[in-house]
Amino acid sequence: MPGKIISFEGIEGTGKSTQIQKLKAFLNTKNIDSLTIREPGNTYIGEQIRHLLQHDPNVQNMYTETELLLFEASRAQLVRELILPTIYSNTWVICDRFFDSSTAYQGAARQLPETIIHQLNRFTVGICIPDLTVLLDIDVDIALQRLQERKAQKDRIERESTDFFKCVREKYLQLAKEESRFFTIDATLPLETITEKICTHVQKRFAL
Ligand code: Z5A
Repeated sequence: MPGKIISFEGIEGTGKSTQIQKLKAFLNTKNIDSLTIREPGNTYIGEQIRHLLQHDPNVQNMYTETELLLFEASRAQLVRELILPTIYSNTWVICDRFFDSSTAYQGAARQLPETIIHQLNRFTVGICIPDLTVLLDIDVDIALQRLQERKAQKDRIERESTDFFKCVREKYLQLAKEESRFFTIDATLPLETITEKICTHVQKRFAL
């Protein structure tokens, strides 16, 4: 594909959004145009789904199956409406979360069958598999502390238990061991060090 796809994964508060902006600026210095997107969201349909999934106060009892299908629906729209046209116009796409989030959150933490999630992920993304996935790994207590300091109000998923986020983290680490597209970084390092490691890796990986 003409443009590359780079996804960022990790539990909440690992610094994904911060590092994505830094990577975009780095790519810019190499004359590479990039589009940053977040999941769920970015399209009209995706943002409506994001509201339902995270913030709508009228959502009292969302079943785990419903949650999974809403994340996948948002992703299906995003891939077709934005990601595919972008990479075919020779622009890179940097994703703040992608289908590995469903494997970790709905699969490992919510305990939905992995085979179903795998099939749904493949169905929604098609050929859009990331060329690189940056996993920002952090101890759950440190991440939750960062979240505490930053946010007065937690959304529906942020209100889950420490054990829930531990499951998510373990699944990410397992995926990173199994799949060569992953690059894992200790997210407790200073922000600038993390940026440097990511940019050096991207430079080498894509021979920039
Ligand atoms: N979800 C799901 O369940 N299934 C799915 O398929 C998908 C998603 C796609 C989306 O959350 C939620 O949906 C998420 C998973 C679920 N729920 N949870 N939990 P979101 O989009 O609202 O937010 P997020 O993606 O989880 O992350 P975030 O809150 O935006 O955090 P972040 O982007 O990783 O971190 P940040 O905003 O860049 O930094 C956080 C703070 O840490 C900030 O104050 C920084 O200044 C600070 N920071 C950053 N780096 C450092 C370092 N290195 N040292 C110290 N402090 C730092």
